[in-house]
Amino acid sequence: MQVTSEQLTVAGQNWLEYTIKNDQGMEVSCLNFGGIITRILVPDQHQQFENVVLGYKNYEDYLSNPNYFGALIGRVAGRIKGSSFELDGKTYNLPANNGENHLHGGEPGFHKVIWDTTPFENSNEAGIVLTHTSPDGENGYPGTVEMKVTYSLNNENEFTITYEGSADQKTVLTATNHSYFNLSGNLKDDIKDHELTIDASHFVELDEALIPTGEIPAVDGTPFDFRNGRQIKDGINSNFEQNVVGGNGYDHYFLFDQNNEQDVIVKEKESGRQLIVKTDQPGMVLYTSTMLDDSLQLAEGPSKRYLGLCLETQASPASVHDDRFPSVILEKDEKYFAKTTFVFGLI
Ligand code: G6D
Repeated sequence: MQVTSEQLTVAGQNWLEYTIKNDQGMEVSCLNFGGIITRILVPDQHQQFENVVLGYKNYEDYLSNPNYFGALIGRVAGRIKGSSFELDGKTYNLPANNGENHLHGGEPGFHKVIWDTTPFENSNEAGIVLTHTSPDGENGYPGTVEMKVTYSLNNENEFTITYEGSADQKTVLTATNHSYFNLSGNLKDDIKDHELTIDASHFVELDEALIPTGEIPAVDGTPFDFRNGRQIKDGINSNFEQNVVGGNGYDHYFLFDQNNEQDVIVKEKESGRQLIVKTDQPGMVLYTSTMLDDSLQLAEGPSKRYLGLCLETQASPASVHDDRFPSVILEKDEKYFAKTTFVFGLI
Protein backbone atom coordinates (compact mmCIF):
# COMPACT_ATOMS: atom_id res chain seq x y z
CA MET A 1 0.00 0.00 0.00
CA GLN A 2 1.27 3.46 -0.79
CA VAL A 3 0.15 7.05 -1.20
CA THR A 4 2.11 9.43 -3.41
CA SER A 5 1.40 13.08 -4.11
CA GLU A 6 2.20 15.58 -6.82
CA GLN A 7 2.12 19.37 -6.59
CA LEU A 8 0.16 20.97 -9.44
CA THR A 9 -0.23 24.61 -10.38
CA VAL A 10 -3.62 25.10 -11.96
CA ALA A 11 -4.62 28.62 -13.00
CA GLY A 12 -2.19 29.97 -10.41
CA GLN A 13 -3.66 27.80 -7.63
CA ASN A 14 -1.45 25.27 -5.84
CA TRP A 15 -3.23 21.92 -5.90
CA LEU A 16 -2.18 18.46 -4.80
CA GLU A 17 -2.99 15.24 -6.63
CA TYR A 18 -2.72 12.08 -4.55
CA THR A 19 -2.50 8.55 -5.89
CA ILE A 20 -3.41 5.70 -3.56
CA LYS A 21 -2.11 2.31 -4.77
CA ASN A 22 -2.75 -1.09 -3.24
CA ASP A 23 -0.71 -4.29 -3.51
CA GLN A 24 -3.02 -5.60 -6.30
CA GLY A 25 -2.13 -2.66 -8.55
CA MET A 26 -5.44 -0.80 -8.16
CA GLU A 27 -5.04 2.97 -8.03
CA VAL A 28 -7.30 5.82 -6.95
CA SER A 29 -6.19 9.39 -7.69
CA CYS A 30 -7.79 12.50 -6.21
CA LEU A 31 -7.27 16.24 -5.85
CA ASN A 32 -7.39 18.39 -2.74
CA PHE A 33 -9.55 20.70 -4.89
CA GLY A 34 -13.12 19.51 -4.43
CA GLY A 35 -11.88 16.09 -3.28
CA ILE A 36 -12.19 15.31 -6.98
CA ILE A 37 -11.49 11.70 -7.93
CA THR A 38 -9.58 11.99 -11.20
CA ARG A 39 -8.82 8.35 -11.95
CA ILE A 40 -9.55 4.83 -10.72
CA LEU A 41 -7.46 2.08 -12.34
CA VAL A 42 -8.79 -1.46 -12.00
CA PRO A 43 -8.10 -4.67 -13.98
CA ASP A 44 -10.37 -6.28 -16.52
CA GLN A 45 -10.72 -10.05 -16.90
CA HIS A 46 -7.35 -10.11 -18.70
CA GLN A 47 -5.63 -8.17 -15.90
CA GLN A 48 -5.55 -5.06 -18.10
CA PHE A 49 -5.57 -2.05 -15.76
CA GLU A 50 -7.70 0.79 -17.17
CA ASN A 51 -9.42 3.90 -15.89
CA VAL A 52 -13.11 3.50 -14.97
CA VAL A 53 -14.15 7.07 -14.09
CA LEU A 54 -14.64 10.20 -16.19
CA GLY A 55 -12.08 12.96 -15.70
CA TYR A 56 -10.75 15.95 -17.57
CA LYS A 57 -7.64 15.94 -19.75
CA ASN A 58 -6.82 19.52 -18.69
CA TYR A 59 -7.19 20.11 -14.97
CA GLU A 60 -8.11 23.78 -15.49
CA ASP A 61 -11.50 22.43 -16.56
CA TYR A 62 -12.13 21.29 -12.98
CA LEU A 63 -12.36 24.98 -12.03
CA SER A 64 -15.75 25.15 -13.76
CA ASN A 65 -16.70 21.43 -13.79
CA PRO A 66 -20.41 21.98 -14.58
CA ASN A 67 -20.95 18.20 -14.51
CA TYR A 68 -19.29 17.81 -11.09
CA PHE A 69 -16.92 15.09 -12.37
CA GLY A 70 -15.50 13.10 -9.46
CA ALA A 71 -16.33 15.77 -6.91
CA LEU A 72 -17.43 15.82 -3.30
CA ILE A 73 -20.90 17.36 -3.21
CA GLY A 74 -22.44 19.35 -0.35
CA ARG A 75 -23.73 20.72 1.88
CA VAL A 76 -26.84 19.18 0.29
CA ALA A 77 -26.46 16.94 -2.74
CA GLY A 78 -29.36 17.18 -5.16
CA ARG A 79 -32.00 19.81 -5.71
CA ILE A 80 -33.80 21.95 -3.11
CA LYS A 81 -37.09 23.19 -4.54
CA GLY A 82 -37.44 26.97 -4.74
CA SER A 83 -33.91 27.35 -3.28
CA SER A 84 -35.29 27.75 0.21
CA PHE A 85 -36.32 25.78 3.25
CA GLU A 86 -37.56 26.40 6.77
CA LEU A 87 -36.03 25.18 9.99
CA ASP A 88 -37.79 25.81 13.32
CA GLY A 89 -39.85 28.62 11.83
CA LYS A 90 -36.94 30.41 10.14
CA THR A 91 -36.65 30.52 6.34
CA TYR A 92 -33.26 30.07 4.70
CA ASN A 93 -32.69 31.25 1.14
CA LEU A 94 -30.03 29.58 -1.00
CA PRO A 95 -28.62 30.59 -4.39
CA ALA A 96 -30.85 29.47 -7.25
CA ASN A 97 -28.14 27.90 -9.41
CA ASN A 98 -30.37 25.50 -11.34
CA GLY A 99 -33.34 27.45 -12.71
CA GLU A 100 -35.30 28.55 -9.65
CA ASN A 101 -33.92 25.66 -7.65
CA HIS A 102 -30.73 25.06 -5.67
CA LEU A 103 -28.41 22.27 -6.84
CA HIS A 104 -25.50 20.48 -5.15
CA GLY A 105 -24.77 23.00 -2.42
CA GLY A 106 -24.44 26.03 -4.69
CA GLU A 107 -21.21 27.82 -5.58
CA PRO A 108 -18.73 27.37 -4.06
CA GLY A 109 -19.97 24.04 -2.86
CA PHE A 110 -17.77 21.24 -1.53
CA HIS A 111 -16.71 20.59 -5.15
CA LYS A 112 -15.02 23.97 -5.47
CA VAL A 113 -13.04 24.37 -2.26
CA ILE A 114 -9.50 23.25 -1.43
CA TRP A 115 -9.77 20.65 1.31
CA ASP A 116 -7.02 20.21 3.89
CA THR A 117 -5.52 16.79 3.22
CA THR A 118 -3.55 14.24 5.22
CA PRO A 119 -2.41 10.98 3.61
CA PHE A 120 -2.22 7.76 5.61
CA GLU A 121 -1.04 4.23 4.95
CA ASN A 122 -0.81 0.99 6.85
CA SER A 123 -0.46 -2.70 5.95
CA ASN A 124 -3.98 -3.20 4.60
CA GLU A 125 -5.27 0.24 3.73
CA ALA A 126 -4.12 3.63 2.55
CA GLY A 127 -5.86 6.85 1.76
CA ILE A 128 -6.46 10.51 2.37
CA VAL A 129 -8.31 12.38 5.11
CA LEU A 130 -9.89 15.55 3.75
CA THR A 131 -11.22 18.24 6.08
CA HIS A 132 -13.09 21.48 5.44
CA THR A 133 -14.99 24.01 7.52
CA SER A 134 -18.05 25.50 5.86
CA PRO A 135 -18.75 28.79 7.68
CA ASP A 136 -22.15 29.77 9.06
CA GLY A 137 -24.28 31.25 6.29
CA GLU A 138 -22.18 29.89 3.44
CA ASN A 139 -24.48 29.85 0.41
CA GLY A 140 -27.32 30.64 2.81
CA TYR A 141 -27.01 27.47 4.91
CA PRO A 142 -27.24 27.85 8.71
CA GLY A 143 -24.49 26.84 11.07
CA THR A 144 -20.78 26.29 10.80
CA VAL A 145 -20.20 22.74 9.56
CA GLU A 146 -16.98 20.85 10.22
CA MET A 147 -16.54 18.15 7.54
CA LYS A 148 -14.15 15.23 7.48
CA VAL A 149 -14.09 12.87 4.48
CA THR A 150 -11.88 9.78 4.34
CA TYR A 151 -10.93 8.10 1.08
CA SER A 152 -9.59 4.64 1.91
CA LEU A 153 -8.40 1.82 -0.36
CA ASN A 154 -7.63 -1.68 0.93
CA ASN A 155 -6.02 -4.75 -0.62
CA GLU A 156 -9.39 -6.28 -1.52
CA ASN A 157 -9.91 -3.55 -4.16
CA GLU A 158 -12.50 -1.89 -1.92
CA PHE A 159 -12.59 1.91 -2.03
CA THR A 160 -14.51 3.41 0.89
CA ILE A 161 -15.67 7.00 1.31
CA THR A 162 -16.57 7.95 4.87
CA TYR A 163 -18.23 11.30 5.56
CA GLU A 164 -18.31 12.78 9.06
CA GLY A 165 -19.72 16.15 10.02
CA SER A 166 -21.04 18.28 12.83
CA ALA A 167 -22.64 21.70 13.11
CA ASP A 168 -22.89 24.32 15.84
CA GLN A 169 -26.59 24.78 15.11
CA LYS A 170 -29.43 22.84 13.50
CA THR A 171 -28.86 22.64 9.75
CA VAL A 172 -29.20 20.40 6.71
CA LEU A 173 -26.47 18.10 5.36
CA THR A 174 -26.19 15.18 2.98
CA ALA A 175 -22.91 14.80 1.11
CA THR A 176 -21.98 12.46 -1.71
CA ASN A 177 -19.35 11.87 -4.38
CA HIS A 178 -20.20 12.58 -8.00
CA SER A 179 -17.92 10.19 -9.84
CA TYR A 180 -19.11 8.99 -13.25
CA PHE A 181 -18.33 5.30 -13.62
CA ASN A 182 -17.67 3.54 -16.94
CA LEU A 183 -16.44 -0.05 -16.48
CA SER A 184 -15.53 -0.57 -20.16
CA GLY A 185 -12.10 0.87 -19.34
CA ASN A 186 -10.54 4.06 -20.74
CA LEU A 187 -14.00 5.02 -22.08
CA LYS A 188 -13.85 2.34 -24.81
CA ASP A 189 -17.64 2.21 -24.79
CA ASP A 190 -20.56 4.13 -23.29
CA ILE A 191 -22.72 2.80 -20.42
CA LYS A 192 -25.79 1.77 -22.42
CA ASP A 193 -24.94 -1.94 -22.13
CA HIS A 194 -23.86 -1.75 -18.50
CA GLU A 195 -26.07 -4.05 -16.43
CA LEU A 196 -27.30 -2.57 -13.19
CA THR A 197 -28.92 -4.21 -10.17
CA ILE A 198 -30.45 -1.94 -7.50
CA ASP A 199 -32.05 -3.23 -4.32
CA ALA A 200 -34.96 -0.79 -4.57
CA SER A 201 -38.69 -1.36 -5.02
CA HIS A 202 -39.54 2.36 -5.05
CA PHE A 203 -38.16 5.50 -6.64
CA VAL A 204 -38.94 9.21 -6.44
CA GLU A 205 -41.05 10.65 -9.23
CA LEU A 206 -39.80 13.91 -10.75
CA ASP A 207 -41.44 16.84 -12.51
CA GLU A 208 -40.04 18.57 -15.59
CA ALA A 209 -37.65 20.60 -13.39
CA LEU A 210 -36.36 17.34 -11.88
CA ILE A 211 -38.01 18.23 -8.58
CA PRO A 212 -39.82 15.43 -6.70
CA THR A 213 -43.56 15.52 -7.24
CA GLY A 214 -44.16 13.89 -3.87
CA GLU A 215 -45.09 10.55 -5.45
CA ILE A 216 -42.93 7.52 -4.60
CA PRO A 217 -43.98 4.93 -7.19
CA ALA A 218 -43.25 1.21 -7.12
CA VAL A 219 -40.74 0.11 -9.76
CA ASP A 220 -42.78 -2.99 -10.71
CA GLY A 221 -43.42 -3.27 -14.44
CA THR A 222 -41.30 -0.21 -15.26
CA PRO A 223 -37.73 0.39 -16.57
CA PHE A 224 -36.96 1.44 -12.99
CA ASP A 225 -37.14 -2.15 -11.75
CA PHE A 226 -33.45 -3.04 -11.42
CA ARG A 227 -34.01 -5.66 -8.74
CA ASN A 228 -33.09 -8.54 -11.03
CA GLY A 229 -30.61 -6.69 -13.20
CA ARG A 230 -31.32 -4.50 -16.19
CA GLN A 231 -29.27 -2.77 -18.92
CA ILE A 232 -29.19 1.03 -18.75
CA LYS A 233 -30.33 1.23 -22.39
CA ASP A 234 -33.77 -0.05 -21.38
CA GLY A 235 -34.44 3.32 -19.78
CA ILE A 236 -32.71 5.27 -22.52
CA ASN A 237 -34.83 3.70 -25.24
CA SER A 238 -38.07 3.69 -23.26
CA ASN A 239 -40.93 6.13 -23.70
CA PHE A 240 -41.89 5.54 -20.05
CA GLU A 241 -42.81 9.01 -18.82
CA GLN A 242 -40.24 9.19 -16.00
CA ASN A 243 -37.40 8.08 -18.29
CA VAL A 244 -38.38 10.87 -20.68
CA VAL A 245 -38.48 13.34 -17.77
CA GLY A 246 -35.03 12.07 -16.78
CA GLY A 247 -33.69 13.22 -20.13
CA ASN A 248 -34.21 9.84 -21.82
CA GLY A 249 -32.44 7.95 -19.10
CA TYR A 250 -32.33 8.19 -15.34
CA ASP A 251 -31.78 11.12 -12.97
CA HIS A 252 -33.76 9.70 -10.08
CA TYR A 253 -33.50 8.86 -6.39
CA PHE A 254 -34.03 5.16 -5.56
CA LEU A 255 -35.01 4.14 -2.03
CA PHE A 256 -33.10 1.03 -0.95
CA ASP A 257 -35.11 -1.88 0.43
CA GLN A 258 -32.18 -2.80 2.70
CA ASN A 259 -32.80 -6.44 1.70
CA ASN A 260 -29.26 -7.08 0.55
CA GLU A 261 -25.87 -6.10 1.88
CA GLN A 262 -25.12 -5.22 -1.77
CA ASP A 263 -27.23 -2.22 -2.59
CA VAL A 264 -26.03 -1.80 -6.19
CA ILE A 265 -24.18 -4.06 -8.65
CA VAL A 266 -22.81 -2.80 -11.97
CA LYS A 267 -21.54 -5.27 -14.58
CA GLU A 268 -19.80 -4.68 -17.91
CA LYS A 269 -19.62 -7.98 -19.79
CA GLU A 270 -17.01 -7.05 -22.42
CA SER A 271 -14.35 -6.24 -19.84
CA GLY A 272 -15.70 -8.60 -17.20
CA ARG A 273 -15.51 -5.79 -14.63
CA GLN A 274 -17.98 -5.59 -11.77
CA LEU A 275 -18.62 -2.86 -9.22
CA ILE A 276 -20.57 -3.57 -6.05
CA VAL A 277 -21.75 -0.61 -3.95
CA LYS A 278 -22.53 -1.02 -0.25
CA THR A 279 -23.76 1.97 1.69
CA ASP A 280 -25.39 2.99 4.96
CA GLN A 281 -27.39 5.62 3.09
CA PRO A 282 -31.18 5.20 2.59
CA GLY A 283 -31.01 5.75 -1.11
CA MET A 284 -29.13 6.88 -4.17
CA VAL A 285 -29.51 9.10 -7.20
CA LEU A 286 -28.84 7.19 -10.42
CA TYR A 287 -27.76 9.68 -13.08
CA THR A 288 -26.91 8.31 -16.53
CA SER A 289 -25.13 11.44 -17.83
CA THR A 290 -28.09 12.34 -20.01
CA MET A 291 -27.00 16.00 -19.97
CA LEU A 292 -23.36 15.33 -20.88
CA ASP A 293 -22.60 16.75 -24.33
CA ASP A 294 -19.62 16.26 -26.66
CA SER A 295 -17.92 19.57 -25.87
CA LEU A 296 -15.50 18.40 -23.21
CA GLN A 297 -12.00 16.93 -23.50
CA LEU A 298 -11.70 14.00 -21.12
CA ALA A 299 -8.47 12.15 -20.34
CA GLU A 300 -9.25 9.42 -22.90
CA GLY A 301 -11.13 11.47 -25.49
CA PRO A 302 -14.20 13.63 -26.06
CA SER A 303 -17.20 13.52 -23.76
CA LYS A 304 -20.55 12.34 -24.98
CA ARG A 305 -24.00 11.53 -23.68
CA TYR A 306 -24.35 8.31 -21.67
CA LEU A 307 -20.58 8.02 -21.17
CA GLY A 308 -20.77 7.55 -17.41
CA LEU A 309 -23.19 6.65 -14.64
CA CYS A 310 -23.35 8.33 -11.24
CA LEU A 311 -24.30 6.45 -8.09
CA GLU A 312 -24.89 9.32 -5.64
CA THR A 313 -25.57 7.63 -2.33
CA GLN A 314 -27.27 10.14 0.00
CA ALA A 315 -30.41 11.10 1.89
CA SER A 316 -33.08 13.07 0.00
CA PRO A 317 -33.11 16.89 -0.26
CA ALA A 318 -36.86 16.61 -0.82
CA SER A 319 -37.08 15.97 2.92
CA VAL A 320 -36.62 19.69 3.65
CA HIS A 321 -40.18 20.15 2.35
CA ASP A 322 -41.68 16.68 2.93
CA ASP A 323 -40.82 14.50 5.91
CA ARG A 324 -41.82 11.33 4.03
CA PHE A 325 -38.39 11.42 2.37
CA PRO A 326 -35.12 10.32 4.07
CA SER A 327 -34.11 13.26 6.25
CA VAL A 328 -31.19 15.62 5.67
CA ILE A 329 -31.74 17.43 9.00
CA LEU A 330 -28.69 17.60 11.28
CA GLU A 331 -29.32 18.72 14.83
CA LYS A 332 -26.89 20.97 16.70
CA ASP A 333 -23.81 18.94 17.72
CA GLU A 334 -25.35 15.74 16.22
CA LYS A 335 -22.76 13.58 14.46
CA TYR A 336 -23.31 13.25 10.71
CA PHE A 337 -21.94 9.93 9.45
CA ALA A 338 -22.22 8.32 6.02
CA LYS A 339 -20.21 5.50 4.49
CA THR A 340 -20.17 4.06 0.99
CA THR A 341 -17.86 1.28 -0.23
CA PHE A 342 -17.14 0.64 -3.91
CA VAL A 343 -15.96 -2.96 -4.37
CA PHE A 344 -14.21 -3.46 -7.71
CA GLY A 345 -13.92 -7.01 -9.05
CA LEU A 346 -14.80 -9.34 -11.91
CA ILE A 347 -18.15 -10.85 -12.84
C1 G6D B 1 -27.89 17.44 -14.05
O1 G6D B 1 -29.95 16.62 -13.16
C2 G6D B 1 -28.57 16.33 -13.29
C3 G6D B 1 -27.98 16.19 -11.91
O2 G6D B 1 -28.57 15.10 -11.25
C4 G6D B 1 -26.48 15.99 -12.06
O3 G6D B 1 -25.91 15.90 -10.78
C5 G6D B 1 -25.88 17.16 -12.82
O4 G6D B 1 -26.48 17.28 -14.09
C6 G6D B 1 -24.40 16.93 -13.07
O5 G6D B 1 -28.21 18.65 -13.47
